Amino acid sequence: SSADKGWLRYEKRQDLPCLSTIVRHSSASGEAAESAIRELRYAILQMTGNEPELIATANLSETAAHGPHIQLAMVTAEDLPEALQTKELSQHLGEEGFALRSLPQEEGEAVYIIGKTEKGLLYGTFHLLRLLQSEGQTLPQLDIIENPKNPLRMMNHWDNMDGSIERGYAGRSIFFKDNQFVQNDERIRDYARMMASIGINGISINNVNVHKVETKLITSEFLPDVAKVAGIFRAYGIKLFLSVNYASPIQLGGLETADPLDERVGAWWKTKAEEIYDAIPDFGGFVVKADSEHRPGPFTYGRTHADGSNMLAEALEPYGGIVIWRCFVYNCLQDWRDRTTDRARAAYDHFKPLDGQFKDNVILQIKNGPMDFQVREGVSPLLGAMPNTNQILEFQITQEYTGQQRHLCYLIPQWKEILDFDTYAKGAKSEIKKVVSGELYPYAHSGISAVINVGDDENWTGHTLAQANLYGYGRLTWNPDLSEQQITSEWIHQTFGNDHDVVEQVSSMLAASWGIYESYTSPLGVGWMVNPEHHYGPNVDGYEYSVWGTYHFADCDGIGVNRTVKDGTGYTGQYFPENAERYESLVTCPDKLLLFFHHVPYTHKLHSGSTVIQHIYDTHFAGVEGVENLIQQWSSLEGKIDAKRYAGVMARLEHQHKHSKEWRDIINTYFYRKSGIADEQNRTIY
Ligand code: BDP
Repeated sequence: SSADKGWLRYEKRQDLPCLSTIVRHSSASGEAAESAIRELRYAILQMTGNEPELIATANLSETAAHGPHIQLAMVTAEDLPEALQTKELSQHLGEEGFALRSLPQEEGEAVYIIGKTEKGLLYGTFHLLRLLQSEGQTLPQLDIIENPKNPLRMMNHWDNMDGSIERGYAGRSIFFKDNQFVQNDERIRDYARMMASIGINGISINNVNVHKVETKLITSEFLPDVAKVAGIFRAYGIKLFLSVNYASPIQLGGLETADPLDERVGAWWKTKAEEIYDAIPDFGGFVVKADSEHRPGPFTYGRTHADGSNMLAEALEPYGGIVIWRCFVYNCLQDWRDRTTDRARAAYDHFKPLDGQFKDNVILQIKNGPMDFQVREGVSPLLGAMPNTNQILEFQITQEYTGQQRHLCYLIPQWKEILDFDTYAKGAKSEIKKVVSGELYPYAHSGISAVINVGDDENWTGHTLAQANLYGYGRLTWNPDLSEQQITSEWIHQTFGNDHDVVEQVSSMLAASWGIYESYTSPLGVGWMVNPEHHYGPNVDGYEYSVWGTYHFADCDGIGVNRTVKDGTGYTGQYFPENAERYESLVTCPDKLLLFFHHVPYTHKLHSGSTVIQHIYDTHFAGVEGVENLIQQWSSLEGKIDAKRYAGVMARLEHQHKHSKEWRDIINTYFYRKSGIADEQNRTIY
């Protein structure tokens, strides 16, 4: 199976009990329950060398299993042992939740996997398997109830039907090739298993930039193929979504308009929805990028984003479908001579005034930062600012601006910082994680979404260690309160086994990697010093004089974007007062975001005690040393990790080392020449 190139390896374990039997109660039925059992049998066979016997029963109390065994049942089963027929259990178990309980029985220890729905059984199964692979967990004494914190836990593919992937760094699409669907279902099934194992319940399979051929995904030409993939996903509790072209009524329907208020347009989408749901009764809905980077949208007709999304939502409503409407809307044709229109302001300026105007089955999808997935930027002030409009957060797992899966950059620490960010929307403790989980405001739909980093590379993600971002993302969407250490350790145990040194070294490498990457790339939160278009490698002025609105304003005196209310773009004013004040003032603005919010002289003193210019030099030298440490740590594991994965990661680390020096030298030289200020330590700057 190709999933054993990820974390579903199920390596042989000496210390596992025999687990000779799986008892399946008749309540545990349906496709997802079927998948759970298939996974259990396969995993136990892999780990112990014995395939467990499967006993189906309509009466648990009459079933004799010998030795330690596993039982699957719904919480509603009347013949559950008394200890499991508790109010607590049935009350606390949500639609997707599970309970794992071990009970000593005459015939041997039994582990019960209990769900309210078959999806719960699936998640419970994967959780049990995760525990069995963790250190020191033989057949643990289990008493666990878990429910996902986020209702929607999504993956967005940016796959094109020609097989290419926009911002993809791990090979070609696993869904499409030569403008057709691929024939290899096996890989898609393995992919669905991996996604279910981390709790993902929605996946959009095509790029948000919907070109001509993908526009046809919602036509009879491709719907049977889409339905087939949806079927594979369904067995793993995942709903399929499609990105749609806002101008479909024109391109497919022969209308001369896509005006959301034109009756013919609404009627066209209604008929289309009927056709889609005919083919896929549990179709998730549409992801829409409209009026953004030259994509069509309601602005063309002088309509608002509420008009545009509500019209689509109306078409999907009878079937329970939703519209995920992206807020990545900004003017990408700015006049660079007039830099007062700050791109960071755009999403808030466009969407905040529309709060309350969206239908219940519309969700606004908001990128974590106001710019575009930089190594570091402020948190989007739109998150939490719309009490009456559903919101879903968008992360980027694919490492567009964070080293393109050639550099190591573990993003869990970044995402945790964002999820824990206090918006103060309803006073203290209004963190982003509570906004998107639906805890802060009573949203009908909400959750977390991310642009995925997989392709058809054997190891799925190009850089083997980039799998940790994929794994960790899923775990965080299930429970944003999981600690970084917990997530890292789970992933390493499943992926590389239980060797103490491996766990220690890989954890430490991952933990340090975002900081290392940040230190040799663009400084103090300013962002964007990358080569235009492909966004790989250093280019300080690459975007500085372009129309995209991404600037650093470096000159001989200083650097940074003045986003203050006082005399800048006014962006800081979009935050709730506590954050607005903190960012507005040089006294309280954190160093890490200094240049994102302020324009300062190179001699400006940071809280750290260093000056801006000295900080740039120091961090750029330190960053390269950080990469050297990574290499040393990894090489200490030679022989403890199979040769293929060892060599694969080493090759990437070596590239990263070389490339980090290029970053260091270009950035340092640029600022040395601009500022004319020498490095205090007289290191070599060209
Ligand atoms: C940017 C990417 C671009 C995407 C766009 C988006 O560079 O390829 O199409 O975001 O999110 O990060 O729509």
